[in-house]
Amino acid sequence: MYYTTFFVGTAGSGKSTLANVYSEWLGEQNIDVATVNLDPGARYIPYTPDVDIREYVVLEDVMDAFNLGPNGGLVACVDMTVNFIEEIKREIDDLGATHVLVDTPGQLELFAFRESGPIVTSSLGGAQSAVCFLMDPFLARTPYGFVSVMLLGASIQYRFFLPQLNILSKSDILTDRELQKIVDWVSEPRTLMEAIERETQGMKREMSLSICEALAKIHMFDIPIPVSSTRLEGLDNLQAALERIYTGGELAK
Ligand SMILES: Nc1nc2c(ncn2[C@@H]2O[C@H](COP(=O)(O)OP(=O)(O)OP(=O)(O)O)[C@@H](O)[C@H]2O)c(=O)[nH]1
Ligand SMILES: [Mg+2]
Repeated sequence: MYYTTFFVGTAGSGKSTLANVYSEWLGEQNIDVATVNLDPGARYIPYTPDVDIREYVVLEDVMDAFNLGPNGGLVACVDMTVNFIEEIKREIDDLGATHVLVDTPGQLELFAFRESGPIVTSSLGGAQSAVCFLMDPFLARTPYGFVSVMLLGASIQYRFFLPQLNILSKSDILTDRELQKIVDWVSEPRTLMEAIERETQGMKREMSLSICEALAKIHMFDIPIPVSSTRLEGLDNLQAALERIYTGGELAK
């Protein structure tokens, strides 16, 4: 019996680094943790995954076999993952870990918006699963960017319908003031709407405000967990939030 955590986010948002750092963090507490790489196109991964999709599907081979470019090749690889899902699951089962961390493909849309994504999450989900949605700090620091990233988060929630944590990745890049502003926006969405009214105009403003209202209505404004993999900050909060989901059996919103 194990708990599965899926790290999901836009390209370069810090998924692999966090999977690495968090698995070490859990390991130091004598928690039996296993890592799974589901990115068939990954060139470099900052850890040695216990289970690796690249053992089953090799991007270059798929590109050659089907005369595909890198993007078409990746799409085919991600779809092909489903063919090996039972073997991958057996490998995970055999490891006997209590916590399984799953690093997902660099291109978020390949994992989230192909049919294979939800099949993979339901197949590899253990006793309880959670999605960690990594928010890019560069996007999240402006009101308009923050609304965009929350909309993407809502879209991920809508695709997977799993308990989801919003992670403010690479929080070391943000100043204390920027971090506080984001916390204020989610705690009191009215302040976000006021910021949008100040900083955007016309159609963009109208659309941002309507999206904000919709996000508030579906309870997307949870305070994101700031995490810095480079400074090892926020990992304790991440662990506590995940344990609440695992032991409390928190349902998808
Ligand atoms: N400052 C800072 N940089 C980070 C942090 N985490 C990751 N990075 C850097 O961000 C870049 C991307 O990190 P990855 O972990 O490869 O991101 P990813 O989401 O796995 O990337 P893809 O799989 O290619 O989409 C690397 O240069 C990391 O060193 C962090 O907490 N702080
Ligand atoms: Mg990665």
